[in-house]
Amino acid sequence: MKLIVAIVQDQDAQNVINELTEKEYRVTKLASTGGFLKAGNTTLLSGVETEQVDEVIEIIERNCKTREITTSLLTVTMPGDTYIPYPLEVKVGGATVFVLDVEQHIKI
Ligand code: 2BA
Repeated sequence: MKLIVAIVQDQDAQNVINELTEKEYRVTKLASTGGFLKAGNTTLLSGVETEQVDEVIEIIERNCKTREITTSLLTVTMPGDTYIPYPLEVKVGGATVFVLDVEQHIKI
């Protein structure tokens, strides 16, 4: 068995969850925050059989879009300690996916 951990953008999360649940995969949604942008994103956990991993990754791929985000994360320091926001463009997504081996899966 494998645990798929997928970090997706909030806008894409519901479509991924809908398609996974339609196809009878189990999924857990966690609210998360990216370390770089410090903006909300969604982490999905799905425990699946090894042979189902490829289909789950396809579902994630189909529903997650890459987006260009402009942020003013960087600042330029001017004389007199004035901070001027410096726009920075980053591409986010489609999704960051980790596939982990599951040692035990217990339901109590
Ligand atoms: P954030 O950390 O907020 O990163 C958002 C986007 O900013 C990243 O998109 C990437 O394009 C850019 N970025 C991140 N760190 C950077 C850096 N040090 N320098 C320049 N640009 C940087 P994605 O790569 O699509 O990542 C989206 C979100 O997925 C991340 O949000 C983070 O929450 C998660 N993530 C990505 N890679 C990860 C990893 N190796 N481990 C854990 N979480 C990860």
